[in-house]
Amino acid sequence: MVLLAGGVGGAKLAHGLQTHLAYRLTVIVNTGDDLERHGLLVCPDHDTVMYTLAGIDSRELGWGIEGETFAAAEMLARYGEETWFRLGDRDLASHIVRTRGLAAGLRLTEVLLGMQQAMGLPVRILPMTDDPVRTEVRTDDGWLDFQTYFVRLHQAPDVRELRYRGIDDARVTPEVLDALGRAGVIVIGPSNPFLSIAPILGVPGMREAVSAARARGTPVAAVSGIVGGRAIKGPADRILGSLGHEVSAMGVARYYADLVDLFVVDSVDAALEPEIRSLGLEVLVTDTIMADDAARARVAASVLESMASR
Ligand code: FO1
Repeated sequence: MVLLAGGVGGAKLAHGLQTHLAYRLTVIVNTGDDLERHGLLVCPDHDTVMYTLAGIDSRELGWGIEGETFAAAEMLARYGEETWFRLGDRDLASHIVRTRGLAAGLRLTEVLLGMQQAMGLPVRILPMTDDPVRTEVRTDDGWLDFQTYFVRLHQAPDVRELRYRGIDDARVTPEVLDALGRAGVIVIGPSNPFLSIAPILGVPGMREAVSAARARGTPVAAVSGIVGGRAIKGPADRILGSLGHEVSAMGVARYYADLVDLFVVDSVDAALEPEIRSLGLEVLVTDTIMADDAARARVAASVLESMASR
């Protein structure tokens, strides 16, 4: 199975799927949130998925490592470094190893796979591309890089437009093409369609590779991250609205309609089933809230069952 994922929501479903699939799961992650801090490359969506699959993720923060300390950040602040994007002491080790691997000439994919093996993961987490892509959002005060919007400004400004700087020159990696070519099932996780999934699908060749797999009979599903008109976490509902989409699971279904066979909605949105079917999609109505590990495994199982029976 191949899961397309961004941050928190995608990481939880990846964790649930890992309990059923282990090495048969490959995750393709968004790299548009990546940024350089203190001379180091930080890959938030990759690291959130990796820490979650390794079972060391910070449940209360939704990012970073459990039991994290910030002694280095305090010292960095004393040197006058910007520390509004808080890097924990354990988290820094990931950025140091990653930056050193890239400086040694390895591709981002190779560096990340090495880190995952060190974490003992059976699952492979592939960056959507090895080339730099940076998500930017246009607000009423102009264009902002992603983490300035997301962290420094706490997602306060309304998003009027999105762009993914560098994406036109980015290439899908051979590992991603191989994974999509061999996939029995492809799932788009309950991540933010615009901030996490759109950059992945926007890498030249990615959408075509997913469509080609689908044409060969590989079922493609998407899980709604909008439940009852609200995002479980993050600004997806507000961005759906500010970009002119319907702020509901229906709005997300329309966004994915031409790419997927099956759309998964939470029981709260069961009444939308006929309308979603009218888009030509099959619908799975189930409890999609992944509040704990058992729920993550249960949501993953219901998605797997619904796709196996197609
Ligand atoms: N999110 C915050 O709200 N504040 C932070 O200081 C912060 C630091 C951080 C460090 C490493 C990392 O991998 C993620 C971090 N995040 C932080 C979350 C990050 O902005 C999001 O995980 C993604 O970019 C959105 O999915």
